Amino acid sequence: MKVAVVGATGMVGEVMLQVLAERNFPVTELIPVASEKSVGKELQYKGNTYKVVGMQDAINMRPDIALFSAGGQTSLDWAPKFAEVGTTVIDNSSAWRMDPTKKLVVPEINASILTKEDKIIANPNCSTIQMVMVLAPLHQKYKIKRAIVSTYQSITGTGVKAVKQLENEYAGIQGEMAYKYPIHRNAIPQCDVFEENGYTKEEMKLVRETQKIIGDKTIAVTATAIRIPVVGGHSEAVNLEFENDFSISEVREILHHTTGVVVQDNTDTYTYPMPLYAQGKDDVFVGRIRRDESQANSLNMWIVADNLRKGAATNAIQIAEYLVANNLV
Ligand code: 2RA
Repeated sequence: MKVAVVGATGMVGEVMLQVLAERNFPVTELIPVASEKSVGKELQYKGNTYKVVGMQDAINMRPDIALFSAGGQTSLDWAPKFAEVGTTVIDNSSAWRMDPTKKLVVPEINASILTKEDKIIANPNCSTIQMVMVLAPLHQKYKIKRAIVSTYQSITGTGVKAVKQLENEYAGIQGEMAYKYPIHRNAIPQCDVFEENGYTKEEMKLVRETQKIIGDKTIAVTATAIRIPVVGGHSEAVNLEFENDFSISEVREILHHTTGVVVQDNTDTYTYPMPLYAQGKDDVFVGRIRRDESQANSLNMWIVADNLRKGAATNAIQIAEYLVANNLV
């Protein structure tokens, strides 16, 4: 497979290269792509050195697959141009996620909707991916009426600039700000910009993308997304109300048998998910599973995942693996 990684020099792009190598994806030719200012830079992949190329040069090389993580506008401008030459684009930006003609895919949940005709496929938002990985099997069994989620998001979701801001604040240096406020010793109740309804884009992604991926607009979702000074991954406190009753042991059993989900849930041994230990892993970790004693047919849980891996790079590459395995590319 001739594979282009568009945004190869960014945080997610670098993890894409790492995961492609780790999973031994059948790359016959790698095409690292970035903005003009990075053209010519050298990257290492599986012991070989590759030079970063510009967009049009990459298109001219006619890749089979292009993994995009280069921002929404770049995707809007360039993904159709790759698709025109027959490349299948898997895009990690928000550009195409809610486009009714584009598929929004978490392979463990809805990869079966993919066809050869899908030339631009949307990778969901990181905080959505980890949540739906847990919600989908429970919805199937108990039918979710409503989900209330509070997220505690890693600064790596914002990118290198945010990581640098935290490092500077640790060192007492006033440097470039990724956020309006200090992130060290702080929690910022804003991830992305605000929409008319007073929610941030990040919060509305959790609402809209969840309904599209699970394929059920009757699932009511409301969210609060918070940025906190961690780097290992996103954490989410989730309250679910079901149409039907459940037992906690059965919920644990269902999740234990869900591919890509790991249950870490034992208060006697202080076992629960934490971003410090989820970092670098591809699983979605769930714990603190307990009945909501204030409401019938409801429970609380805690969901953690590495937002750069299953939340972005790994999910995109799993989509590519599905396409290859099913001769859709
Ligand atoms: C964030 N999910 O964490 C968004 C984009 N990666 O900022």
